Amino acid sequence: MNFEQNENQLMIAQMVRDFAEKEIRPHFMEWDESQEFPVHIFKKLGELGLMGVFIPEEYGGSGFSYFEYITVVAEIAKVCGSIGLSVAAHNSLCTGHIYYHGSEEQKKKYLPKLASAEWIGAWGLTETGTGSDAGGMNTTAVLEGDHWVLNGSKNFITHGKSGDVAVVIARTGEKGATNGTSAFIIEKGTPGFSAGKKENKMGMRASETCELIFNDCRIPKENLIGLVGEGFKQAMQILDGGRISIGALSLGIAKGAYEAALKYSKEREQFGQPISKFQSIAFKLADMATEIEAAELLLYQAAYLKNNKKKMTKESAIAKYYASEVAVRTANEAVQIFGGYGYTKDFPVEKFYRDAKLCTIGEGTSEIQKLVISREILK
Ligand code: COS
Repeated sequence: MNFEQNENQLMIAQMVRDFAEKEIRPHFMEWDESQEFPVHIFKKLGELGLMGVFIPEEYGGSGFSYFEYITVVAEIAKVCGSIGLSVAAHNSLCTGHIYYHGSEEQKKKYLPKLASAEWIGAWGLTETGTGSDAGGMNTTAVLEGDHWVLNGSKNFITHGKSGDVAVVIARTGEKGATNGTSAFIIEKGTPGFSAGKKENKMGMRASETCELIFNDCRIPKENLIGLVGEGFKQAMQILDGGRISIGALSLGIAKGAYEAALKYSKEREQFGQPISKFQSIAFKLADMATEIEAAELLLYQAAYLKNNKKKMTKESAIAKYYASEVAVRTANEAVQIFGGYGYTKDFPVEKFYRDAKLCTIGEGTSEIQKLVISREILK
């Protein structure tokens, strides 16, 4: 395995850094305070080719691999986790689901719009009563003539309100049966499809999280993705890839917090010297640096397997589990290094700390990752 970033990654990293400094850094606290989802930023990211990173050029995407995708998400998250999360959800969940499982017709219809960010994508699996137990969902889809009729709701959905199109998994068969669910494409404005409550969150506040409601929502028969009964397995495969992007999000947050703490520790003086000279601080930085590098290597391993179309259920779960816990530990130590100032909103580390926590929960909690990993190694 090559440990050097490829030319595309170096170019993308610089482009994202320039964009983030100009367009995101000056505003992210404002968006965080008001929970504003800055749609215009995603339109600009679409112009840069970052909303369809691994979608082939024939469908309007950038045609990059998962290596470049990790770079995009991590570099954005170094500045703002919320924007990183929305980019990740748009790319790997909604857009990725249509790309990996959609028909040629569906790909041609939706991918160019999603990759350019003309449309923002949402993805609905979770429900109020079924988070970790995703297969137990209650939202139903029933075939009536040429239409599927959906009833129920999905919650904690990224871009639930602002999304122009959603991929939704609903029950089409028996509860508990592996083949009891199917995946559908639903466009905003479809009668019976609406957004519900927007969540007021601890972190990731500029990434919109909403409920989706289906009330006798009729969608054309051809909006089914793949075959009837494939919904759960498709969703699990999408999450295998999605977990790499949450790992990348975690990596970016950890790096952002670490770099801020490193800089501060060299500037802040106590007892007549920079606090970085104290072993208690220097060792914290050493632990942070070690864990960040380990997280990055795990992510590249998972991305390598994904790029080579190899099964990576275990590796993506390991990378996501480890990187997200590292993000929380690193952000926690960064706040500690900043001391009282770290607890204020004048410095970015309190936001890294709040944003990091989502990474151990979203797209499968750390406990679910351990379940997935242990099942794989005990098979
Ligand atoms: N890829 C392909 N197929 C998979 C798969 C994967 N990664 N994981 C599971 N499957 C298949 C299994 O092989 C099984 O198929 P068969 O019945 O044909 O053997 C089927 O799916 C059911 O799998 P399993 O029995 O493992 O399902 P469980 O109900 O026990 O659930 C977990 C498995 C807990 C891993 C799953 O529900 C999960 O990931 N939950 C967390 C959901 C989540 O991350 N939500 C966050 C969404 S935020 S965007």
